[in-house]
Amino acid sequence: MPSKLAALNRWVDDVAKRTRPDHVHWCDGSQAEYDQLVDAMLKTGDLIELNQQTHPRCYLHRSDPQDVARVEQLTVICSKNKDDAGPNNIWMDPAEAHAKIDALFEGCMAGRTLYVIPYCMGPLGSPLSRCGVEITDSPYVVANMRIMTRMGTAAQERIEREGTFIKALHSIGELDPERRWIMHFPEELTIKSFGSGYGGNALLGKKCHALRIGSYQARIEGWLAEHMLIVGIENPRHEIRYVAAAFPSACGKTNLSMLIPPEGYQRDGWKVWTVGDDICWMRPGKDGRLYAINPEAGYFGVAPGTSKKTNPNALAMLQHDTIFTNVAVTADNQPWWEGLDDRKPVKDWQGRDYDPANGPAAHPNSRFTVRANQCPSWSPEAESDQGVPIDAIVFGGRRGSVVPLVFEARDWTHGVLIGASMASETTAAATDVGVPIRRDPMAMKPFCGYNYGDYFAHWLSFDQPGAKLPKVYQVNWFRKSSDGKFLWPGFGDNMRVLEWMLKRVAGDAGAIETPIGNLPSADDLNLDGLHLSDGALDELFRVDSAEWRAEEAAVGEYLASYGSHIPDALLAEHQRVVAALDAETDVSAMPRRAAAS
Ligand code: O2Y
Ligand code: MN
Repeated sequence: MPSKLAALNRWVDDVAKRTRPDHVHWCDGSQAEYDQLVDAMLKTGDLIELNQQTHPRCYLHRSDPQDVARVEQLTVICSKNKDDAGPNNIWMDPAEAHAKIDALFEGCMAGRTLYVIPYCMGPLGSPLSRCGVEITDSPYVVANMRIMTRMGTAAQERIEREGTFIKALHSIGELDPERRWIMHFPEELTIKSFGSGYGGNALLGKKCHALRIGSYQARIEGWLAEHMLIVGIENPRHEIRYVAAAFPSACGKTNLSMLIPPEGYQRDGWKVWTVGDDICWMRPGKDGRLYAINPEAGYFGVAPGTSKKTNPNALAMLQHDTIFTNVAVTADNQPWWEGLDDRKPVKDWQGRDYDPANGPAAHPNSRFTVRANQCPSWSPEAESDQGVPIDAIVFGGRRGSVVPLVFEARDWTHGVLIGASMASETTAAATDVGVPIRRDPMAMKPFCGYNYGDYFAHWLSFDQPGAKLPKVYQVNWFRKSSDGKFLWPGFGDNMRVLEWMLKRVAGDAGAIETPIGNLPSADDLNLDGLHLSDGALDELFRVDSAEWRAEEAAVGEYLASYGSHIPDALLAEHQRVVAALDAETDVSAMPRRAAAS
């Protein structure tokens, strides 16, 4: 229904004049509306029914084969000043960008329906939530937005009360990679996306709003919009402490967010609660702690590799009411992907008869879209208006060498340096020799909507008198032995590392101080029931000062590439770590002193 907010109606009218749709539909977010969209898409072939006995209300969407992932090279930040976008972004002058993309939108919805999707990122009543309106000509986007966000009448009412919203304009255009742009205008709180119907390019509440525009808004308003999962860890005394964790892709983020503790832990009463799998908005509360919400209401997770062994919770939630994109299908029409089980698919992600010569059956970036509360570990706190208090922030990456299993920052400033130094291998190679490393501070490289130097300064600014900030950790589940084998089992056993962190928060666990941060000793970690290979523990925690001097030299060069935007306090902290490493002359004998808790 057209809005009580004149500015919203005016924007919809202006867009309709430019794009010339046959119909305009204001989405109310109801089940009936969703069902009608699904029926229509089944008729057009946009959706394909999967086996309704085994997977009730599950459907398959096959995207254009040239439209299967986010496109970083076509994703631009259009701030007035180039310097405000920073070297971490591709910048385009706003006037030039509008002209370029508006020309593409001209008449692009002829013969189509223009859908108006009012949505709220975060619980509808939360002061931490922010709203937007996506206009799209893709019914697939509408269906996905209904799963991923709080969408429809209630969101529209909040927008009308607040009088403000992010303008997110999308058209699939002709799905032509040559006529494709994902543009952000932070100062205008506007997103324009053309030519892709896939994931982060098209579901504009996710990466475009909740991270790129969100990070810009967060800086102005004094909060943090982060690429982090949120989990609650319940101990045997039924106390739940919350952890936020940032990982680049291919580091097991979804699995960690839905972790099932090892058997011994389960027997003792430990449990993991999933608040969010991808994005976290955090703001200091009156008590000085950081409170976090998951702005999303669903998961757009990567399917390959998801199995009963790697993520039983995810597998359970995908049995019904799920939209699959670009997966393969079995002979009895069930969704299938590499790593799921031993069955053989009959059709690949493009609908061709499966032939291994054509590559994987499911596209490596094939996805599921599913409502968050379908996950068995879903936390009802995900609906909390005030959010959950965060006790620990974790930065992770995939590093075959150098980086130990876990270490703790000395303080907040050191924690920000650790986040700013994050790097990950770009390929899952058997050995780490010559594997390219991509610097990905706070796992925000593709998502920070402004200059990384200013972003680090914003992070540092939370260290105020009275602040009770989380402890900060770096983890690396991927360290390898000299013969290329992973040293740490990962998955459920990562619980052991989380337990140590939370015991540190409570002042109940020891640590050893080194120049790079505080590490657990073997006695500080619960290793009961874990069978590591000989020497694995020593290697997992080995801190080689020569390797770390080289690492910090690379970090120094990286920080310098942000020029005058890098805060002096961060450079000073980096110098402190470098000096501490330089003071170590004996590579094999890094000092291991007891650290304060
Ligand atoms: O390729 C896409 O559009 C999906 S990217 C994505 C989806 C869900 C969660 N995270 C990501 C990511 O790239 O970080
Ligand atoms: Mn992500």
